[in-house]
Amino acid sequence: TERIKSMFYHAYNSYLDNAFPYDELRPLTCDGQDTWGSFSLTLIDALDTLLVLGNQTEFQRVASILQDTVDFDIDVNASVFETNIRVVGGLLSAHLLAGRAGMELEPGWPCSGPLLRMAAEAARRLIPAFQTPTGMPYGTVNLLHGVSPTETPVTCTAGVGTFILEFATLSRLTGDPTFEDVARRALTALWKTRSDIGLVGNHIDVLSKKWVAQDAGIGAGVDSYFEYLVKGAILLQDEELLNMFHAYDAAIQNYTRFDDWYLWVQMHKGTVSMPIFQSLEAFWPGLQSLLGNLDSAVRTFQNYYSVWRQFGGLPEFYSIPQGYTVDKREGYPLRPELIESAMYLFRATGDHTYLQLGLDALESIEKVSRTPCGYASVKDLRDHQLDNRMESFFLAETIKYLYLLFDPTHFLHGGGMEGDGSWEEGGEGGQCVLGAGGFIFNTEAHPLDPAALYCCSRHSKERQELRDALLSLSHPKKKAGSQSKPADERAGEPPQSQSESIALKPGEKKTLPTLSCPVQPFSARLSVLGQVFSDNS
Ligand code: DMJ
Repeated sequence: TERIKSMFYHAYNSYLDNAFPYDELRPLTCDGQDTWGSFSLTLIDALDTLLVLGNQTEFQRVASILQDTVDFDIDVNASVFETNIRVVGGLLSAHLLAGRAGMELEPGWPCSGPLLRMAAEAARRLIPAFQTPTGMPYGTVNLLHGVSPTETPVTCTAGVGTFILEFATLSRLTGDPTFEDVARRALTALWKTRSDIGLVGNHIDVLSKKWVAQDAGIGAGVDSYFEYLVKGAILLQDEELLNMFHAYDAAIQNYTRFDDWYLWVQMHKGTVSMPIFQSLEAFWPGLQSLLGNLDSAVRTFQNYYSVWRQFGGLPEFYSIPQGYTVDKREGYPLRPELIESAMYLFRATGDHTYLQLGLDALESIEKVSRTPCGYASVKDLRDHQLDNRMESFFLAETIKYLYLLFDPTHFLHGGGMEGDGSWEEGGEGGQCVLGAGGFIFNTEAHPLDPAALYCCSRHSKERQELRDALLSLSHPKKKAGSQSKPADERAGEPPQSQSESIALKPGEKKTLPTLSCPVQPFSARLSVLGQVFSDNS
């Protein structure tokens, strides 16, 4: 783990010295550039990794720099997907980890706080993208002006279905249902577009619901849609999402799986369109192990690891029949997916093969990618040419998963293995017991705490019940929460919707009821090796 820490700081310090406040470090020219927006993306994405590595003081320093400097009120066309997973996800995790990081917490945390408000602000700027007839979002939005009238309506599948983790977290922490509602509407619309044989394609027109690219597979353009159905089911204890995944999985296993590889097929006919493996697909064994499908996960991982050994990294595309890279897709931009799967599989099996992959990854990244001021993407794994880019996911994901692979008792693994002082309490009067059910990583490796969601929405519900009870006492004949009164008469009454009940406005003092959250039963329900809904609840 010490070597991994020193890799992190080599890249991180170099970003701060040479690239901040730009989004990314350029590791060959030792300067910075904006890539996905203009929000110091690498710093937001790397923030929770600082705490993962145990650096509370730097976490605190950076959290306050970001609060002072990052502005989302900017005339920038941003990817709705990337802004969500990296910026909203990064800020949400930082908010949820702020207690462990020793930050001063405002009353009401984790149901309120400055980083949560920043995450909500970033997400609010994405909402105009969802205002389509189908509810499926555009891929790009201008953070200041909304969707450009000339914007293409074609969005990739992952760009439609990768919001529920962050948006439901926002809704359940703040009490504003808007975020979760738009994410669910997009998921429902996407689900209805699947083909007769149960598959989805790669790109869809969000206005007409026509599939524009009809390749079905588990990699680029689709990957995190499936990931979010599974992780959304776990985080939200939502069986409907899990059922959707199982239906897709049946079709995926039937039509795309050959010898534990996953190919690309035509979504209506099931005929093979591309017999290739993509490096983005390497998250799949990890997802399978989360569902308890260990045998299959292990075999698929072995296939992918053999490709890693052949090239010292995973090429973006690998032709399965030819056993070689695909033209123009020979690069390895320091992606995390195989390491992520190794982390889950090591935890599930204890097999040292997965630590060996970790060591291989560490050695080859050091050997091939290290430059005097960072780590560079590999342009071509055949001759080790480099690109002048270090994507923010290198510090957010690749390093984090590598570290967690070699630290099996880390608090982020949950399971009560971390020893003393493992649980912290939050909320006024200590009503939330956090970290009790492990963490769910978003697709950018930002951990989310199911217990916080549960606790904040429970507070919200309990306060609503209390209000309803008080209301019915003071107006015994009127039904509490009734909408029958004219709006002007309702003014001044306590808020009636969940959305008004939790979100604190800056400076507002929060009063909580004397009700408390019990310790979460999530650990019993969460699946590492078994069923997600084991207790039928
Ligand atoms: C990351 O931004 C996320 O993991 C995303 O789901 C896929 N692409 C990169 C990492 O490869």
